[in-house]
Amino acid sequence: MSEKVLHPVHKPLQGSLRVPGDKSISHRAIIFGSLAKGKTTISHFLDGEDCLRTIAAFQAMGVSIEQKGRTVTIEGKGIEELKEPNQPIYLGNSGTTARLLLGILAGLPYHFTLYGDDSLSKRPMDRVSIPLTEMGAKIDGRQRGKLLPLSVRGGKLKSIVFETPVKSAQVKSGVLLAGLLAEGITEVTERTTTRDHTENMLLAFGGEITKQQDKISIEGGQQLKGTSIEVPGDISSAAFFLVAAAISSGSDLTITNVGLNPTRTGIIDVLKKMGADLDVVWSQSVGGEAIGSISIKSSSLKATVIEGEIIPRIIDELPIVALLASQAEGQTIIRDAEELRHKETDRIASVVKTLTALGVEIEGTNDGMIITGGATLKGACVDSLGDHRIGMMIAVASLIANSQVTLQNAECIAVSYPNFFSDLEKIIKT
Ligand code: SPQ
Repeated sequence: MSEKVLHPVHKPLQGSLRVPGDKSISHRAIIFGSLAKGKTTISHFLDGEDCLRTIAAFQAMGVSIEQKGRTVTIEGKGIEELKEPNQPIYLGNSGTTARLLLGILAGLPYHFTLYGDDSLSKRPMDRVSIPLTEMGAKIDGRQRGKLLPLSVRGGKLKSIVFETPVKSAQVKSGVLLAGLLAEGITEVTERTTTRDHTENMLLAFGGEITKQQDKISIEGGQQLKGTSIEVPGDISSAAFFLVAAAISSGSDLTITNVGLNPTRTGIIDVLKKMGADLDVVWSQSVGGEAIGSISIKSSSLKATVIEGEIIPRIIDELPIVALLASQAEGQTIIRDAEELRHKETDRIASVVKTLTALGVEIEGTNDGMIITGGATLKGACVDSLGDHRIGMMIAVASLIANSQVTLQNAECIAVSYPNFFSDLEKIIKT
């Protein structure tokens, strides 16, 4: 367990920064590159621990993947050439690896065992294993197949018509990937739109997928072709610096080459609604993913209500938004975010616990939080609880605290942002 002593900075954040590649897109680039035939090259890949788990999973199935820092080369041979691994597959902390991989393993004529770390072993897998079982896979594990470790006996799948019971891109993607390996056309309906990187990337690899209103259809048996993918910067990582700049007076910061996929930009909408001085420039679209830059200056902020359709577009940013709200005027309410309880930690409980320790008046509700603004943050010894997004939130809070913050379990930040602290140092005005 690594402990980090964080001294208050009380300085503006300035300059420009390119954050590491998007985690969701990096995972999917490895997955589709491994299913496709031909060479795939990935640049600006996120070399965080979660995405390295996805690489290791496909290497265990015989795929040739070479990773040198942020560049990855895959020599894909197609789905038929994937092999049965001779060891259990370790998924670490990565929910995305678990749920998306399950979709593929379900359609392969082999046996697999999957396991993860303590946090992942508590997260529900039945949201994916139930529809996959309906398609023909045999999946079992603790609590009747709800929890890891899981054993998967894959094979011939039949298509299904499925409506996602939870607002989850991982559930949608797991079923769509199984649909790619199934016979016939699989239809997935989602009542609230979630991130659509799986759909975009399938098209980039030469596949076909259609969307009509909230129904997505995919035909099984498609052949995918290797391609080049440039991963945009991760807006979920950028969010920590955007909030840091918004609450550190005198700041003027630009995040360049960042992903601006509309299914992910809830943080921009909320910052604007709260009165942040923010400017977004859309520059291009690569592989169906919008990219651009976001500039932000510190300003006074006002409370808001965050609820409904925006929630999946901001779900991973809600911990840092809670900190933002503590520096606004008035009471901010977050609702409809019960999915927060199923992340690396129960993020309602862990945000309430850590921000309370730092001097914030905050209350957890069944599906969200109520945060009172105008807090003076105080020094404390606080634990990330092994959750990378909680760890980074604590680090941002320390910038404006009135005394030293000790962050316990700081190493988990490497799950999504290995160079977080050195990037933060680059933008603190000296
Ligand atoms: O991969 P993991 O551990 O689930 O990561 C998280 C995160 O904070 O980085 C969630 F804990 O992001 C998920 C996100 O919350 C990544 C993701 C994806 O790539 O499809 C989708 C979201 O999860 P879900 O359950 O809503 O589908």
